[in-house]
Amino acid sequence: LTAAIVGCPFSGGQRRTGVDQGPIRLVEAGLVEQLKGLGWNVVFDGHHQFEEYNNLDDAPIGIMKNPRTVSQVNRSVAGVVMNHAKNGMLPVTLGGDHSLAMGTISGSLAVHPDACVIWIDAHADINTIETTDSGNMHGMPLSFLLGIGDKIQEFDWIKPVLKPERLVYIGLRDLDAGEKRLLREHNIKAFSMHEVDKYGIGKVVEMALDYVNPKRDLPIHLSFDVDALDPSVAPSTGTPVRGGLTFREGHYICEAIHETGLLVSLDLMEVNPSLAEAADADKTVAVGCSLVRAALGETLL
Ligand code: DIR
Ligand code: MN
Ligand code: MN
Ligand code: MN
Repeated sequence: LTAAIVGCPFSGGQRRTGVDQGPIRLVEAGLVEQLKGLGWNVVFDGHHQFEEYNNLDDAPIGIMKNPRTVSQVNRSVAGVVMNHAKNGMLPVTLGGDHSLAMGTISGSLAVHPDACVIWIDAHADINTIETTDSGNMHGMPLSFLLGIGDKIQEFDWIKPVLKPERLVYIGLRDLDAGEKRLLREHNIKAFSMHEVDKYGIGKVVEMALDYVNPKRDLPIHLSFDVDALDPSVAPSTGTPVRGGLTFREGHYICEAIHETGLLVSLDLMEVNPSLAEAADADKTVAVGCSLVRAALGETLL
């Protein structure tokens, strides 16, 4: 079994600098060795630099910020993830901001067209050019992947590879009004923190899998935004929201998905080590590594 680490030091999908340091810090913390320690072969040939997209002439489209840069970086990420998946490896993409899921999911669903997506986040990241209030594209990747909203020529390369019934959320608690409407209109299944409180995380993961993967035979792309965790657990992230997943709830999700044996692609996004005291940054990096280990088979016993 081989995991391919795709380091993506990219921050153009939101406004706070430092999230580009996330993948660098996760690797410096020893993630590669940790995964080898679990028995994985690990391929990591350095972080992607995206140099050719650094100086694009990139005026807003509507209020979307850095649209051409976000598009081109993701097009390149899609190719990298697709090639790793084609070669039978498990792509582990380290963000960077969550706009990168445009690339990772395009890449993994190109190889596994019937895969489902399990999206762990405080936010729904489904804004369209019409609904976005911030213009930050990390709040928008799912609308492109679902083919929702006005078509934008600069993003023509993104195919609507994701069907609404193949997407499920866990951890939501901070949605824009337009996003709530989109979830309702497209009948998208979501387990917010309310459901986590009501049923417990074990039942929620089971219900999420029953919905999106009833026969437990479809490949799984897991996209984990570290801000799904409570800010007391993962403080160093760009848009923390109180009332999040505990340390164990976050790990349980990863462990349970590993247990299915169906994971084909993993994202760990939005670690921003510059946004807190050094000790909090270390703590967030450490929890990021430990979520990836859990998804790749680390057990408690
Ligand atoms: C908000 C926040 N819904 C937006 N989204 C964030 O900007 O579209 N996503 N923070 O991670
Ligand atoms: Mn988020
Ligand atoms: Mn987001
Ligand atoms: Mn997100």
